[in-house]
Amino acid sequence: MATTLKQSYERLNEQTVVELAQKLELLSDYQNIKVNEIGDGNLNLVFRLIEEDTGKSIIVKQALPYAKVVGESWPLTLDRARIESSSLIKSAEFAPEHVPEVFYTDQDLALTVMEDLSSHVILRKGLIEGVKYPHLAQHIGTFIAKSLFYTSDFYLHPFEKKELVQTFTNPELCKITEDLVFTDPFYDIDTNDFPSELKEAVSELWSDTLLKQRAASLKYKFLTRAEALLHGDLHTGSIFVTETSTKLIDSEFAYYGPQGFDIAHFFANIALNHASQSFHISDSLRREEYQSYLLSVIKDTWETFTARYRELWKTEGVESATKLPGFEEEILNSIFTDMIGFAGCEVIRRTIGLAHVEDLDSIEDFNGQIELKKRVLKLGSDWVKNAESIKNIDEFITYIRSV
Ligand code: SR1
Ligand code: MG
Repeated sequence: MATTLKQSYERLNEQTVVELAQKLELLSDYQNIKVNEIGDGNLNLVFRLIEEDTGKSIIVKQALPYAKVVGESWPLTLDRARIESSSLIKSAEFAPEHVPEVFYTDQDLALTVMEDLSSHVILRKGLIEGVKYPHLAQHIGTFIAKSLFYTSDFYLHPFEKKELVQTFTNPELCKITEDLVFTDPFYDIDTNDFPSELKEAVSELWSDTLLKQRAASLKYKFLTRAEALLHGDLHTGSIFVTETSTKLIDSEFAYYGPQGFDIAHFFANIALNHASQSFHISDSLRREEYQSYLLSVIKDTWETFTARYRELWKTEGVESATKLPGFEEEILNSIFTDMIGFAGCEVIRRTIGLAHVEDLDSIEDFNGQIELKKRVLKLGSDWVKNAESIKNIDEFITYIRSV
């Protein structure tokens, strides 16, 4: 890692980002660097610097003091840059193959310099185009098993675990999730975003007391259960892929939370893509085949996750309770049930909340999009309300197939 460079916060531009790389000696030919601001997310600036002659490149990601998606009227902590780089560095301890390498971090400038993954594509884009990734399920299942287990009380000394809980205390970003995922979509609140054609379906959600109670209970778990270090925003836009490689990025929402949360967000976003394919792939045989692939990703991810988690529990569990018969089963069952409820909240909020998904919103047939969104809302609502009665991953998948 390069030497420290202290200066107070200022927003980088295409010139200052090259000066920064030069001071840090991260590239070699500073006269011939191409710079592009490529950030297409909701919150940050992302610069790609490429040396034209050698093709050598790096990414400089800088947090802005507000949420880019809304503008300066929504101030947002710069500390999220520290959270993101710390989480990438932590993940690299047990799964370096699944995160970009961090070359430099600066908390004052709220930036992280990291490996350029331009050989990869954002998973969401690939899925919308109907591309299959043969190793995706195995990679995500393994990553989640390792990151949950190795940051939990089952593996860490309680002092070390509590120190990590402090390091990853992330109140402002958690508040975004508390509001946008667990609260706002269930009430008539300004941040929600849906066309008038969905108003009747949305009003039904807002008047569903059981649904609101279950969502409140899931929010309470999110608020209080410091079980393991989470990515915190593991939708398909936070995953970079090639045919053989899977990298998790954008972990600024990382914090200690309930173990079922990340896998739920991954599954919910795969389910949304599955639903959208009736419009993206017109050939029915190809569509069915691709949708079966998506369902197999869910099944294989869950099976890989549970197998890897059980293995770690058996071979590396240090907490005495890991030796108790039946306790591992209890933990995995509760991860499963929580996962279903969290996935339900995610599909609802991606349909009517502030932050949507391209999978659904890019559907050109407007009436078709509305009818599909109604079915997706029903799916989310069923998952939130029936989480306890869904017994295994095949039953969970049956719900996705029915949309
Ligand atoms: C203002 S942030 C909106 C959403 O974008 C992030 O990726 C998170 O999913 C957040 O909820
Ligand atoms: Mg993000």
